[in-house]
Amino acid sequence: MDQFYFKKASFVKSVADIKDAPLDNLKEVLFVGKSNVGKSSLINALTNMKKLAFTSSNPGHTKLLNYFLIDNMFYLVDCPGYGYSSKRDYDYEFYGKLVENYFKDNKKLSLIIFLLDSRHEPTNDDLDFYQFLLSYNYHFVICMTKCDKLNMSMKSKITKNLKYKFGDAVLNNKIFLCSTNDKQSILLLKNYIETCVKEEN
Ligand SMILES: Nc1nc2c(ncn2[C@@H]2O[C@H](COP(=O)(O)OP(=O)(O)OP(=O)(O)O)[C@@H](O)[C@H]2O)c(=O)[nH]1
Ligand SMILES: [Mg+2]
Repeated sequence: MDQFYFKKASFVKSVADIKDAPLDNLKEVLFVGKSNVGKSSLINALTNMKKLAFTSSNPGHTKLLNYFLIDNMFYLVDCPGYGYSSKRDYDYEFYGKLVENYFKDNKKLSLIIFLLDSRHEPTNDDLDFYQFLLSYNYHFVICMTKCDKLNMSMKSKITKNLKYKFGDAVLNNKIFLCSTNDKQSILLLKNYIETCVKEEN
């Protein structure tokens, strides 16, 4: 049963600026996507820990870059979400700077998991973020989240819809259909992450 998840996981630190990131040279896997898409939940699913990363049904929960050490080998990095429209406590400028600085010449960044909510059409923010990703040369994959909420017919249209919205080039990226309660989908993503990180070491 353990093969389904990363064996060992621990929270290391939260940072508001990349200059405070861990100083070692371990590789990093970044989870990005709009608020509430399921980034923190996916990290918990991959580690089989319910409360490693804090989750919430309210968007805008994760506010800083959170580093989780996996199997003493690499980090999963949980990013705050974009596209959270409550003006009260969402700081666009802060988010923009945090992410841009993270992406700038990041030698440790091994893989980006770009999450999209499978239940909804991609938002303009999703499309903008995809363009932002393309403007860099980092390796990224797409992870459709909350697939447990889809029926078979909706599932079968995912690739076609992605192609329609993001353009043909999106199919150059690997696409994962995930649900936190579907162990097989978590295993596929876990194995992929492991392979990428090991290849780079
Ligand atoms: N049905 C279903 N719900 C999910 C799944 N993954 C996450 N959720 C729910 O989606 C909500 C948001 O999850 P989070 O993991 O906190 O989302 P996040 O992307 O980290 O959000 P922010 O930190 O606010 O950017 C929570 O209520 C989760 O329980 C899934 O696979 N299936
Ligand atoms: Mg979160």
